[in-house]
Amino acid sequence: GDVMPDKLQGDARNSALADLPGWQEVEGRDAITKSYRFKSFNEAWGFMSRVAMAAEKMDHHPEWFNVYNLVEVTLSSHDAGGLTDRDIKLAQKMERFAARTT
Ligand code: HBI
Repeated sequence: GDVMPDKLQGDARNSALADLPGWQEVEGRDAITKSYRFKSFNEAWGFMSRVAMAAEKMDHHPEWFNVYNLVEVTLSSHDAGGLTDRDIKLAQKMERFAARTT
């Protein structure tokens, strides 16, 4: 199987998080989370569609909840048991998609 990714710790973890606006660490879990609010369900769903395609391409998927224009996202690497750079990469893609919602 593929190499087990290393969990992000220390300075690498802190600087990765510092560059992700609005993302928080999850209480009691090695994961990060963010809530996105869009102008409409349509925009929220468009965001989720783009993320879904990127996630499939990366073989790294979010845990998320959607109601109307709200999308709550949690990222962690299940096979590594915590935060890895795959989560950071996916969060960075989400930031780009959310910024270009039109
Ligand atoms: N997504 N977030 C996340 N974490 C995983 O461990 C993971 C995944 N998507 C697909 C996936 N693992 C599979 O490739 C492995 O379970 C085989």
